[in-house]
Amino acid sequence: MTDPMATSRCCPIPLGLLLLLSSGLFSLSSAAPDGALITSLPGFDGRFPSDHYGGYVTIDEDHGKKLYYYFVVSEGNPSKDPVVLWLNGGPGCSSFDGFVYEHGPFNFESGGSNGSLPKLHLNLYSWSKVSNIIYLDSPAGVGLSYSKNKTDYITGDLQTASDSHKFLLKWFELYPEFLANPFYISGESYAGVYVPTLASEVARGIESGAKPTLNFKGYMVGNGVTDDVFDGDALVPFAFGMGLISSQMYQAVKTACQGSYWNPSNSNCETELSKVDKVLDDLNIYDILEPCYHSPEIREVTLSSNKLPSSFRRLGETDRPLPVRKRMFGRAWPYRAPVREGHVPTWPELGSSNVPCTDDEVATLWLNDEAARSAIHADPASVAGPWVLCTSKISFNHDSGSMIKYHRNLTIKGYRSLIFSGDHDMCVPYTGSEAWTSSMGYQIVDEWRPWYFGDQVAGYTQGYEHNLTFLTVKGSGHTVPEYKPKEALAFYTRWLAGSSL
Ligand SMILES: *[C@@H]1O[C@H](CO)[C@@H](O)[C@H](O)[C@H]1NC(C)=O
Ligand SMILES: *[C@@H]1O[C@H](CO)[C@@H](O)[C@H](O)[C@H]1NC(C)=O
Ligand SMILES: *[C@@H]1O[C@H](CO)[C@@H](O)[C@H](O)[C@H]1NC(C)=O
Ligand SMILES: CC(=O)N[C@H]1CO[C@H](CO)[C@@H](O)[C@@H]1O
Repeated sequence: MTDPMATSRCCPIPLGLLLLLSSGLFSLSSAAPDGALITSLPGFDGRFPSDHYGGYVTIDEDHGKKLYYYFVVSEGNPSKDPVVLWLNGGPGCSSFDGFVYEHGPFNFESGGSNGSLPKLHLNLYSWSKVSNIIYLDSPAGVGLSYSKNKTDYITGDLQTASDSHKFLLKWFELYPEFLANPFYISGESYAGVYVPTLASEVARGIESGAKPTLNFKGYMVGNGVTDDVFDGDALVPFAFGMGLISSQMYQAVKTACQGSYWNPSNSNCETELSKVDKVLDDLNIYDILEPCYHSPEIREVTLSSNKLPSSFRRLGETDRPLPVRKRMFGRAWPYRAPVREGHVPTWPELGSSNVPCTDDEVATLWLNDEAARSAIHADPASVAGPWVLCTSKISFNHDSGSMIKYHRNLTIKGYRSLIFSGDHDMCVPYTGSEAWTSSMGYQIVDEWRPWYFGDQVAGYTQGYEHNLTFLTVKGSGHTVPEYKPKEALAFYTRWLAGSSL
């Protein structure tokens, strides 16, 4: 129940030590790639609390296939703290979503309605407080990553995992100082597929003697896509548990579908499911507690924030000093359409040219500014293309099936895993993650109980043997660190340290 923030508030730190901690004395040695150090950022006037690096790793010379990373050195103890890779999902979404809106080192304050660049302020709840963190844009074609050979934009789970593994081996060659640190892989949403498939490549690499040898310890998945059946069956019990459908509707749909909703096999079940869809239709799918805006109002929402309804302006307000992001109307992921084997529509293919429900204004302005791109050692738009939050440039095939067999292999091999879930997300509801973790059949070693932030219940957790932990975050939507930054840093810190949640 310790508050990671409390320690720094309550314990006076001797001035000398403070200087040592904050002066970036942990500089990378000669091996750090030339020109990767980020020395200033447009919109940020302060002093970097730790070193930042950015650049490309070429994973296929012939094709000119290059993956972009932004690396934030830990503000704690860089030589001991874990190295964590962060991946956003989509497929097709940039990991700058995590950097800008979730747990990156800065809060981005909008420059206002006239299109000026955002101002950057330090984020007190950055995951770089306790870890060295790599934000990777993957696969090629996503975010700032690209390939000169466009055939690379036809890809899938297995190719992506193999490319990201190649990236990691080369990255650790560039930053050998970090090879001995414990290494973890993390991500959210469709990264529920990226994380276990990459973890499995890494584990096999270690077994087959791939060099350098990564000190891989485990992985973390937030509101992650996992399995057709478990994810597809999750919505109905979620809607009932949250009070969104009546007991009668629940009984009717349960009887008609015989408790199996993911692939309705009779018309009666179809009919009952449509009734459920209908009553959920106007909710915000990413967080059922947040308001939601519908046509025609949605078209009136312009960049000028003072034209927005006041309830909309409060959307996305969190404990971070700045509201991080506003999400507009709810319907993005079709209900009861869990990710199936085969072609996965990218976000833009599902709706408009932008990701529905998502205001990505500050990230879009900043990452398309040539001075900002140059500062973070990204190629200009003329070479790498414009930055978009989620691209439709790639054609993506879900070719790895259910993730459960991956989780089983990885946990049996001794890798630790944390499966966390914002419990008010209806996009990948916690009911699915709770059900599949429980279905592994592992013995419960820490029975369902609240976990705390300060003296408040922050959610619930259940621990299993083989170091598999399931955890909910109370009142959080789809992107947990965005909605609950303090609580997210707390469980992240505790889990990485191996202490009790
Ligand atoms: C945009 O607005 C900001 C603050 O409202 C102001 O400081 C800045 O000068 C304006 N920029 C332009 C280009 O008008
Ligand atoms: C792109 O890659 C494909 C597959 O490796 C290859 O057949 C093709 O020749 C390449 N195209 C170019 C322009 O290099
Ligand atoms: C799991 O491990 C078994 C036995 O080593 C192996 O045959 C299988 O391919 C693995 N599956 C995955 C998805 O890694
Ligand atoms: C670090 C950690 O929690 N290790 C545990 C992993 O799981 C095994 C078996 O369930 C335990 O013996 C370890 O203590």
